[in-house]
Amino acid sequence: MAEQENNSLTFKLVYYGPAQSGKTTNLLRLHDQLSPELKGELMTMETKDDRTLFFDLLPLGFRAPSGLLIKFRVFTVPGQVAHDGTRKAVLSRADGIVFVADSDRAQETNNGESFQSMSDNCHRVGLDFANLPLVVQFNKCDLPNAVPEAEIRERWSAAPWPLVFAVALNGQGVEATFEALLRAVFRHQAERLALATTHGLDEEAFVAGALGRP
Ligand SMILES: Nc1nc2c(ncn2[C@@H]2O[C@H](COP(=O)(O)OP(=O)(O)OP(=O)(O)O)[C@@H](O)[C@H]2O)c(=O)[nH]1
Ligand SMILES: [Mg+2]
Repeated sequence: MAEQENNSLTFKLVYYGPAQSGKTTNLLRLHDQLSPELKGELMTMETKDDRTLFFDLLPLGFRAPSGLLIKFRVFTVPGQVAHDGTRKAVLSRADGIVFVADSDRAQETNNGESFQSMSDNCHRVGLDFANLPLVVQFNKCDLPNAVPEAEIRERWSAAPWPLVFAVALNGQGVEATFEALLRAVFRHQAERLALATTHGLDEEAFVAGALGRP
């Protein structure tokens, strides 16, 4: 649940997924594409050969009409199997998750294992996975052997989460994914936090503020 202190509210958002599916690339593009009131540098913590060893963090924020400062801390986990302890630590207290799957047909098993580990780790850190805001992004749609969108949609038709198809490498689908997550997070917590009633923030204003849209 969003952390509240003084006159600010912080949402923790996490990009999870198998190794090299494009989580860090999503954050790099978000950093380029978004222009909210507050935008920090993208911190990439410890990398080796471009692979995340610890996590990446992008801080974003804006002020609500009431004066409340709304902050986002957007993290990626390291996808390599060895770093499960770090993934758990990064997931802890998350308000929402983007699962970044790799559309490459050869990555189907890795996607499945990573999705399972995400749900297991959520339970381990005390997150209610069934009710947690989640968006599933199929990245790398540009690959010649990518599983076609129609096939993925059919396979996921019973799942309750929004699906977004992306080519993070060129920015396609990156903002749409983040927007879908913001909407899910807003719907999940707005009432409890009195965002509309006390702070003058409806869903559209929340999304516009976070993305930096006029
Ligand atoms: N073809 C293609 N390559 C991509 C795309 N997005 C990312 N990549 C490439 O995939 C590789 C891995 O991307 P990263 O963003 O570092 O992946 P990651 O999920 O952060 O990887 P870990 O930190 O190891 O978990 C890089 O070479 C990216 O340039 C995409 O949409 N299409
Ligand atoms: Mg990474």
